[in-house]
Amino acid sequence: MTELARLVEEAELAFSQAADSAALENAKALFLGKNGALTEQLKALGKADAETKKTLGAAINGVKQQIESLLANRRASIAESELNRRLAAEAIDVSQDGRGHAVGAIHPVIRSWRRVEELFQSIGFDVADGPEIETDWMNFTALNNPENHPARSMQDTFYLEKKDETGLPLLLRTHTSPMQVRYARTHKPPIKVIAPGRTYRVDSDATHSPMFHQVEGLWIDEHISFADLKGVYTDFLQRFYETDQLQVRFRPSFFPFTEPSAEIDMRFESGPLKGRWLEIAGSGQVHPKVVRHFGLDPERYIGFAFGTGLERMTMLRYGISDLRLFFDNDLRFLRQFA
Ligand code: 2U9
Repeated sequence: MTELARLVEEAELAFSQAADSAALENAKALFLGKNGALTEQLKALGKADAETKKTLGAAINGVKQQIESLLANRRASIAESELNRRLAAEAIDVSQDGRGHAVGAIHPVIRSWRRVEELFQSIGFDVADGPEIETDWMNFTALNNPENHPARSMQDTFYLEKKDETGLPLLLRTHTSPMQVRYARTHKPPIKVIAPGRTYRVDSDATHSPMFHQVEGLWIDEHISFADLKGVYTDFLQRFYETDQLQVRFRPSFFPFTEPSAEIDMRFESGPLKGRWLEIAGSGQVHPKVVRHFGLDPERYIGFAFGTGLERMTMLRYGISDLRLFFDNDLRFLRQFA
């Protein structure tokens, strides 16, 4: 076999042993590269006589073409197997079952929130919504909180650096009452509204969270009495806890925004909490000064207000013992309400 014919065989072997395109390009250099075997042959041709140049030159060119065609074939087959390898590695089985949709659920406190709204709407109460960042006037002054009241201190209330137009710092509302002040100042009596929402206080333990939910109610008209409050609230509690076997009592108390004021206690006649008086809300006749802040004449308009914590309402409904469970985001707890 001539040297040239051997070169073709060597190239064929080297190309077939190249496993990928990088190895193939290295193998190509051995034959067709600047210092490759074929190039060396062409260089040697320069010294040959005219006749040899003609025949050998044609032979070298023939071999070069053969090697180039071997190279092109091998390139194509490597490209094909590389593509097949990628397709296999990135294969998607479109016939495979989906992972399924995880169905979300309503948080137990929000479930209570919606339930309270439905129950009060069914007896003609409107639902008010308003800002969580409030002015000192809306959150405290309008509600007859004295200038030096401890609730106004930095220890109890989250203040913002930003100030309102009177120069007092804005704050995170400590109750939903300012929403009712806003509502009462923009609506004509009869005013019949509940204000559910997030509220904030500097407080954190098993029964207090820095963010908690309140629902407050307000009914202002010309002849509203404590009897109306007792009727509305007893009916609400019995419907919320789904039992007629629930007693309600009022205990004298004090709040700056109501006078007289009362704590509302309830007692179940059956179930795990049977027979114990449980504090559930605060209430009272709206203070004349607060009625005046609505822009109304307290000699003509009178009414009641109540307020309760949605977390507490929910804990008593489901028998939950620690408030922090609501905020831990532990699915083992939350799934029970899904
Ligand atoms: C206006 C006027 C009066 C709402 C009221 C209470 C009594 C009360 C607490 C219960 C537990 C808040 O969630 S809690 O910490 N609330 O005791 N709230 S009367 O009185 C109002 C509200 C708005 C304009």
